[in-house]
Amino acid sequence: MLPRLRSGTVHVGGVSLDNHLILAAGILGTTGASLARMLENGAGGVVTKSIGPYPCEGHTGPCVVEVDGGVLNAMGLPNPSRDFADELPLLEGKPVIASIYGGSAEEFSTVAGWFAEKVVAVELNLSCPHAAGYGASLGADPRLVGECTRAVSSLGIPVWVKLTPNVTDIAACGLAAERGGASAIVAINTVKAMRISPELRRPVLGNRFGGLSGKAIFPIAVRCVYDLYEACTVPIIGCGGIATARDVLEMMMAGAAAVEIGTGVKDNPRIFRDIGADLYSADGIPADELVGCAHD
Ligand code: RRO
Repeated sequence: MLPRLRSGTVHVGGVSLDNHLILAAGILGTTGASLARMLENGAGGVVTKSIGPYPCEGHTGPCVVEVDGGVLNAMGLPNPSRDFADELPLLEGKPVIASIYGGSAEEFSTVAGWFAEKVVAVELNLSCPHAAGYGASLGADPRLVGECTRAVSSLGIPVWVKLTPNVTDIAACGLAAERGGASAIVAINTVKAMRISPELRRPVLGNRFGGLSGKAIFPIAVRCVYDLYEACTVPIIGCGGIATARDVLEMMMAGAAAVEIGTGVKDNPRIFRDIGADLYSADGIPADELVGCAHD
């Protein structure tokens, strides 16, 4: 029989959450109203769509395509930049984490400064697989991961660093984030991927390649969390293909102290309530007893 967890406030990465289940960046994260709705529907915390130093319209479509076991996207970081702050008053006092991106440590610091007082933490997007000069372009290099993390953590706010699986040594990136002052590491962002239409004889996505999310990447995410837990001491937040309470427990056993859920919301908007109902019980065990237990 699978264990049940004790319910109650969760402290992770410098933040207090209502439970272990967090809305991942990019899903329903562009308006304050949609983020508030996810909190009302059982999310323990929510991460915004990634916000950058300049407004961006995103890549030319098609930007999203369903594939076996998941979703392939190349949205291209669409966001209103600093104007996103207008969405936040609705969420005052709520566990909201701002996902931010920049092309340098200085840009990360500037964008973090806009939101520092308005959110409980920032999550550095060092991992989007299809954004030239942003995301994984920086996040695949541990030196730049360290620089960007240090620039933001020096502002004195909790910093979560979201890593890319598209590297040979994710632990090196995790250690760089930790040395830069990260409060938590989030693993993983989407896996670089593409599909080609045999009828059209051309790539399906407007950007040609993009990032794969959903159930298909769950084993990759588990392996990345496992590798990070072996190397790092800061809490790890597991992300990638989680759709059931069983997936949450597996992620925790690999080393995750909490999880983020993104693509699962598309198939089931009630996913936070449904997983919570299966995961928690009044006589459940503390999550600490499970986190990393697969390493023993
Ligand atoms: O906007 C996107 O295309 C996007 C982002 Br910012 C990200 O971090 N990961 C992803 O798969 N898509």
